[in-house]
Amino acid sequence: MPETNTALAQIFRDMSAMYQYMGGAERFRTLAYLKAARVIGALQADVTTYIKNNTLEDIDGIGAHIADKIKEFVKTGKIKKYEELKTEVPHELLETMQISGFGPQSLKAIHEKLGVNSKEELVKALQDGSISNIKGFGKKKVENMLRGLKLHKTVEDRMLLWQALELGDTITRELEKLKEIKQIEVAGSVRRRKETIGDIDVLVACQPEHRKKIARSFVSLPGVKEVLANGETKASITLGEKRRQVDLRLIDENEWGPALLYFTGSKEHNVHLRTIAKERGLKINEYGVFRLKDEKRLAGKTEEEIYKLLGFAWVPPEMREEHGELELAEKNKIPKLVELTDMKGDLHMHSNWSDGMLDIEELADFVLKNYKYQYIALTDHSKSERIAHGMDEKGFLKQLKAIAAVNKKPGKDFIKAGVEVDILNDGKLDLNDELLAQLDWVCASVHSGFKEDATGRLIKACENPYVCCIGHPSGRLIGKREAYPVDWPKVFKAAKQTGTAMEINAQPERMDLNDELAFAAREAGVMLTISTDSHNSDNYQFMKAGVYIARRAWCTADDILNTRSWKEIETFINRKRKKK
Ligand code: DGT
Ligand code: CA
Ligand code: CA
Ligand code: ZN
Repeated sequence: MPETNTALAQIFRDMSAMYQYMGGAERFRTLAYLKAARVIGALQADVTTYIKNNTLEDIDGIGAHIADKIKEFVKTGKIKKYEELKTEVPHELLETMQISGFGPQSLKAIHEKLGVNSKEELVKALQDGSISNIKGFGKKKVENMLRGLKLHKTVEDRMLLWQALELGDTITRELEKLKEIKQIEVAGSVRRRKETIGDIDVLVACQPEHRKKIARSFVSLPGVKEVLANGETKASITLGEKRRQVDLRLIDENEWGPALLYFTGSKEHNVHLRTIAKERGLKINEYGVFRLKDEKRLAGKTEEEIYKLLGFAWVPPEMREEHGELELAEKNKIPKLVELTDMKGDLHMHSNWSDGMLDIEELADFVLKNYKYQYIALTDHSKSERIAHGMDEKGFLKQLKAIAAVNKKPGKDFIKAGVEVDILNDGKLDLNDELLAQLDWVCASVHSGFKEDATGRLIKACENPYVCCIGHPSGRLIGKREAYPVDWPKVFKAAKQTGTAMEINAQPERMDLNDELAFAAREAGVMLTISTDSHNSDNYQFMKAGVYIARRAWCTADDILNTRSWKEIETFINRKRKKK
């Protein structure tokens, strides 16, 4: 992304937060600046190009007022209003506004009554109890804030998988330029595709005399903040503002297999492997497999060979969590896990008819150009989602026609008319059945009442004959919002009985269903989908992350509905509609 765009997007996001803090009358500006931040963040070309061509205001979401701010920034490197706001609002406190339980009104009270100006001071006030002196900050509220803070800590201490994958790729691409490196791979929890990552473990094979040079390059990568270790076989750094840790292991080429196995983990999987090795008169460590009686090193250059030496089939990294995978490997019953190339379409995305960035045709063109999908389902929001510009029945009827028009154009007949319809508090849906019956794909999601038990609502939604799928079923946002309470066995039973699919939502913060719930859903015989919930063009790549969750849930292509042709999906839908 062009640098000016990134800087502007950040400023507009800050301004939006400041207006949100000011509250009340500034609601319009809060939304306008948030939208502008998203629009600019998604632009491919530098904003200066638009200024030159005089097309800034042609961009949806950029009005005259915001266009002036952009021009001011490009010309002077500053936005005066932004600098002014920073003196009026405790802006260092505002990063906490995204934490669950830290609303603008609470922050304002805390700032005004206790003079708290930063996150650190706020945490202190929470922990030493002085916050309880403010009117309205009862025991329950304070507990709620402490819970939110704890949740937030999970993403402070650990990265989201998506961030770790990007960081790992950047490091690998940079180091790969060194011709002394024979093999390189990211191991550890990244290779197992866990949803959050503590540190990144990079494995490099090279000749011993080249280790020093490679380690030197590693500790001087761009963005290095600290060098924690720089030895013969291991170097360790922290990177970037958040000081994310990266470990590098330098090994001999002939130790690649055992080292990769060892440093991929999980620790529990490795411990189990070692125990079994011992029972078979063998010893396994990061250097190889050895015969116990004479320490003779046995063959075992690759992971496959090592598993085979111990009497197992190779175990995909995503399964190495000691959940019974070795028992399957012993019987040669490891399932053929679903792969990205199995995916035939994406069933959850938003256009600019609700809160997405692209219009229907732009979105279709983008997907056609970059993905080999046979179909996509457009699933804009329903009317209860006011902030997301959700539509009523009339709106969707109009959109049906717009979709049909794009589908008529040569090569573009692959857009299915869908909806992400809100499941209301009583479990009823936000649109009438008459409308839903006319759509190709109905995804139903909960977007409200996150503290109450949602079992009843989810079951009721499953019982609607037109609901094909439940979207982001647990409602959690990693580090921001806990899942609402749900009796999952009951819900999965209802999904199975009614023939309703459950989504694996691949948005990096959602990952919902997560691996454990997807595992349980599959075991309960529930059909799953993997979708990106895309709001702009760079979201479609999240499909990969969704596939990783499915693999951690031991899913094969058969377990995932959108590995099938649209005809087969129709059969799935019609079976349920006919049951009625
Ligand atoms: P993380 O970083 O917390 O997300 O999780 P991992 O699994 O990447 O853990 P990490 O970075 O501490 O270690 C990387 C791998 O190295 C781990 O998955 C397995 C292996 N490993 C580390 N310590 C031990 C150990 O004490 N015993 C065994 N068997 N393996 C270990
Ligand atoms: Ca790690
Ligand atoms: Ca590590
Ligand atoms: Zn949603």
